[in-house]
Amino acid sequence: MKKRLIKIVKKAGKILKKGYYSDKSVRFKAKKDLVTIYDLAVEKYLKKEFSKYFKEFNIIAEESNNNNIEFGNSIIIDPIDGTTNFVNKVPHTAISVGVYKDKKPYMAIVYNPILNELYYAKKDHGAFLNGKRISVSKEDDLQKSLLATGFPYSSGENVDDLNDVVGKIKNVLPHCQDIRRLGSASIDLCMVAKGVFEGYYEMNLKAWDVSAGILILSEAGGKVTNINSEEYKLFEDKYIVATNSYIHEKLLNKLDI
Ligand code: LIP
Repeated sequence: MKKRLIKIVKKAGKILKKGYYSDKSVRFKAKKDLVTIYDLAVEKYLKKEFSKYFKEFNIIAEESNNNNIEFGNSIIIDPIDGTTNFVNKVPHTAISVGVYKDKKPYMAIVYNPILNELYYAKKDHGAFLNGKRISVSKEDDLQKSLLATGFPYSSGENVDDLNDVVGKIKNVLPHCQDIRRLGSASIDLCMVAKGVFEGYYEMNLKAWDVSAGILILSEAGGKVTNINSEEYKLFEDKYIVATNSYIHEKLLNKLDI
């Protein structure tokens, strides 16, 4: 499966890359939530190829109607994670593909064709960037840790979410090295996996934003939970907290406001 999966995702990356360097019109799904013809084109291509070669899986994808699809043996697709970056030519944008067997992560790819970075992981087989093994940083001091976060689209309308984002930053920022906001959850998780960031947290993410990144990070030695330090559940949990494992409890303490 690995070879075929990588081949298909790389080919889809050509569609993303062409779009990145083209003029594009944007449709607003919500006040802050964008979609372009390239999100749709990448998704259409991936769905066509996956349903041809991986018939034992159903497909859950960001731009599709997933109402009647039951999560189980599933391939979860974000055709362009970091669409706002994609539209504005910020090079942190990726195709994210998480393969699940019986709701458990099995294989994952996050591919950024702009920077030519392909992250891959398989359950119990490690995590890799362009074929080289990656692992989390060993930093255990929160004060020396570089963190990342994201701002949910809901912060444009939902005052509680906005206050929660600001409150958490107020509590965390003085106690870490700094906080980044790259704009692509799948890449944020991979940046923790390769030891650039020590930790990452965000609210209101969708399963396709993180389905691949959580396996890549776990295989690189990291830890992923919800805000209560319990196993993070796709489709269910509001907050994701993902770290190198060494700072996990310290970060959770600061996020508890
Ligand atoms: C986006 C994320 C981003 C997050 C947004 C959104 P999209 O995904 O990756 O980091 O802050 O809320 O979910 O919509 O570009 O696929």
